[in-house]
Amino acid sequence: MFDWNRDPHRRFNPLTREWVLVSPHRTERPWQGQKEISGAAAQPEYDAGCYLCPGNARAGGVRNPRYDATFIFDNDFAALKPGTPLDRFEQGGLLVAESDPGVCRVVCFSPKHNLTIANMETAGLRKVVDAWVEQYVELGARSEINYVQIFENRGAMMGASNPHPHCQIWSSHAVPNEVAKEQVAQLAWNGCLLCDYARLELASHERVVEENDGFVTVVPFWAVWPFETMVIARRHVTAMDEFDAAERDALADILKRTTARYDRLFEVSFPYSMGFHQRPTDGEAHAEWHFHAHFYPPLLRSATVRKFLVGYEMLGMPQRDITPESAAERLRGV
Ligand code: H2U
Ligand code: ZN
Repeated sequence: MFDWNRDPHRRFNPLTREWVLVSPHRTERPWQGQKEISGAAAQPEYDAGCYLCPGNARAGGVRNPRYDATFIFDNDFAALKPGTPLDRFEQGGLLVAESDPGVCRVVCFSPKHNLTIANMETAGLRKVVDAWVEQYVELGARSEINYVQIFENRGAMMGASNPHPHCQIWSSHAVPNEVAKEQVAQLAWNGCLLCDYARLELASHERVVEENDGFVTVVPFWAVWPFETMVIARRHVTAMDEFDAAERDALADILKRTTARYDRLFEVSFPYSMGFHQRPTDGEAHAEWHFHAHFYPPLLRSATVRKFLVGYEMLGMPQRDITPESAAERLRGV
């Protein structure tokens, strides 16, 4: 048997059915490449130049209301548009295109410009969870929408355009690639893939980072990003519209706990892309789906050295340097 703390090996992701190469001690190599600037300046509670702060004008000229909790608006630069006619193009089986009607929205978590999930009050975060559920139900009920993707880009390193606490919702006719892969794998599994996986992780606790009554956060066995985590519902819920009140509170709590650990790891406001994966809204029951969130943070060994997915990873397969087990241990330790 190989030693997975020392020997290069590959691990299988049963959700996407893709492999990741694990090269445990490669972080010891010298780094003379790009360093990020860490410790963005402290933000004020209100920024007159922010297009998301209450009362301010957005890029399109519309003025935000003086909101006091969450605030939701249609993205002024939407990637998907409602009313796009449904059509398909195909030539020789090689040139294939489909139109994709959809709706894009922005959700501000709080009127306060300088908050993050990690430092918001749980009561405020609960309102954000309620907004997510309402949006999932409302957009999902539209006949042209088959998937509602809720996601947050946090930090300039992950391409967030603004530090104001917010997320995006892209809802579409097509089921996007990552979701489609997970759909195939969950459908093919005998029983529920993520119920079985959560049970394995809770039995060993080796990769568990946080848990509460509703959810568990783990560094998945097959994680690609150095400190990647997955937040898995304990109960078999296919989507957030099945949460009871306690589970909505528990989701707010686990997201706060998980991001607070991230912030403490390198003592910076930790960048990441985060989003929820759940039942497509095509009207089917989708009992195979199990609600979960993915956190994909780019930082590798310090606040200024990020991981790039380039070279072998673009041409061959993704690779990671530290083991998921040691990443979980470090996140548990802060
Ligand atoms: P990101 O920080 O994840 O880029 O999200 C901000 C979104 O806000 C982005 O999709 C939209 C951008 O299109 N936006 C508006 O809708 N109105 C604006 O005035 C500026 C930005
Ligand atoms: Zn703001």
